Amino acid sequence: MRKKCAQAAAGLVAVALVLGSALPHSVASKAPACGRRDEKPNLIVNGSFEAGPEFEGSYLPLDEDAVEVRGWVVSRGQIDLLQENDGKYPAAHGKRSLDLHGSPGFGGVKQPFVTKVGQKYKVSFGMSGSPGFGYETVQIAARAAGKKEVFECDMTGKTLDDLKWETKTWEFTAVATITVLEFHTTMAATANPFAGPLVDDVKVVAVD
Ligand SMILES: [Ca+2]
Repeated sequence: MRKKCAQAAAGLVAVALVLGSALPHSVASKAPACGRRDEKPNLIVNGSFEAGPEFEGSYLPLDEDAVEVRGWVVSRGQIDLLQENDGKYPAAHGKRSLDLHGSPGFGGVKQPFVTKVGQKYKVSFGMSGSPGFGYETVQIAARAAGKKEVFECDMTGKTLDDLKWETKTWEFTAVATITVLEFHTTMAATANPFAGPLVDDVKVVAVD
């Protein structure tokens, strides 16, 4: 296990070198938690978006290229970092999530991680949307390894205090030693730019 941990740590350093200053130093300097041998580690850092700036209220707008949410880069902007506030916007996991529409903006986030060429990986994440903006459905695209998959979430029955998070899954096969996973809105330009699809609890694990 020590060797595996050391390899994972080395991988993070490699990612940091690729990203340059885009990856916070604290991420590069810390090895991921190493669990039991039969547990598959989540390759994503801060997949629940809990580690980030403190703020008051329910949302914090973040522009393209922002790196305040540890491990992630805002790939398109703006987005809003959400936090549960007075019972509104409960997260899928923890207290925070992302609205891929900012204030305003049509946005996305990305994170690189170390992969093995030819290895299959399973992505899972929580998805919901912003109730009260007239949406029947919301859509998110996931991109990795040159592939793209669009996910849709039905807004029926979702309210600000009960977002009814849905778990979505996807698989891709790595084509490089570092893979970048991106989530971004695919809502039409006519959608409300202040509120869109929500994402939380992102995990990537290797598939046997
Ligand atoms: Ca969360």
